[in-house]
Amino acid sequence: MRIVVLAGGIGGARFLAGVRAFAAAGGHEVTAIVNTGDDVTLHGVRICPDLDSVMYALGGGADPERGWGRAGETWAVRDELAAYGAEPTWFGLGDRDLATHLVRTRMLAAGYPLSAVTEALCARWQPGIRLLPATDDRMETHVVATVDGEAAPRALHFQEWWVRYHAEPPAQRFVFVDADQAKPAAGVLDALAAADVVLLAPSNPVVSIGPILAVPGLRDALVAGTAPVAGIAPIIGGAPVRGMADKCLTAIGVEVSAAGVGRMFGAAGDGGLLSGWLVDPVDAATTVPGVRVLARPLLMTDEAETAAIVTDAIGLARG
Ligand code: GDP
Ligand code: FO1
Ligand code: CA
Repeated sequence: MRIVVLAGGIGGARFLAGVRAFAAAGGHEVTAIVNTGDDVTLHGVRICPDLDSVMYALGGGADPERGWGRAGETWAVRDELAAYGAEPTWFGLGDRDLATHLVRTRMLAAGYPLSAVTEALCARWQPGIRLLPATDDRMETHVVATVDGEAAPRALHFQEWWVRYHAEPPAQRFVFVDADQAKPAAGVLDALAAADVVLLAPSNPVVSIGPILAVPGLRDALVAGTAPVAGIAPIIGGAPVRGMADKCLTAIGVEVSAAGVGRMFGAAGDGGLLSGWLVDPVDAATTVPGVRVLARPLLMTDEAETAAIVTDAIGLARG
């Protein structure tokens, strides 16, 4: 079976570890299409947080507490940059992590697309699945918000809103800058066309899955494709398991609930994406019109439990 997963960073990485375990047991092939809306250029280097979170986690190099960046990290470069007053000082690039950005930036400058750069980085990390950026084109999530008592709202990069301001200034809207000119990355449409099943990881639906679906042609390929889609709710009991997805959902007027997110993705028979939607037992009353809803525990406590979630998701998708 060919399994395609749409994923963000930390939640995406945990889920993909379970998908990889499921696939290994059954001889299946996995492709992850990863969000690039978080990507940013700082201190002259190109940073792809979600791709790196997934690559490091699946490659055994991630910091397990933070979820992003490298295990055993040191911060000499960050501290030296701060000593020069080199902005931004609110975003910390670790010394080990920096090597990844240097290699990536050099390859991009030499003309390699991000998909080829990612493949080259993965030659070291051996994540055991195929990692594809959603797009090879530059497309960045910005947030319209009023910050620090400023008189009027303005657009700031997602990282500044998320990391510097902890998603506290209420977002008025999210803008996927240059999404209209982006194309699915090399391999993305082929992977979707060949898929037997597509899974939406329990990633942030607004700023991790949202930008992937905003790449022109990608959502259409899912809607028009033959592979059934199942999603895993990132919201349990009306709150995100981790992170600030509630603030993102509120900003776009979607109820912070498993039902709200399921309805946002919509039913496959009705112009939406989903054939199946997994919710936690605390949300067992959830209904999404036109979608098969299954309640089962959704905490990704370890790889085996996550693989069991994947088994149920694929079973539900395929009916
Ligand atoms: P990010 O890109 O690093 O912010 O990570 P993702 O977007 O991939 O995933 C973040 C989302 O994962 C959050 O909204 C969490 O609610 C969700 N999440 C984290 N752990 C779990 C879990 O164990 N179960 C479920 N269902 N969702 C989770
Ligand atoms: N998150 C933070 O909260 N503070 C940081 O200084 C920070 C640095 C950083 C560097 C590289 C990287 O790949 C990720 C980094 N993150 C940091 C995490 C990341 O920016 C966000 O959690 C995600 O983009 C949200 O998905
Ligand atoms: Ca993300």
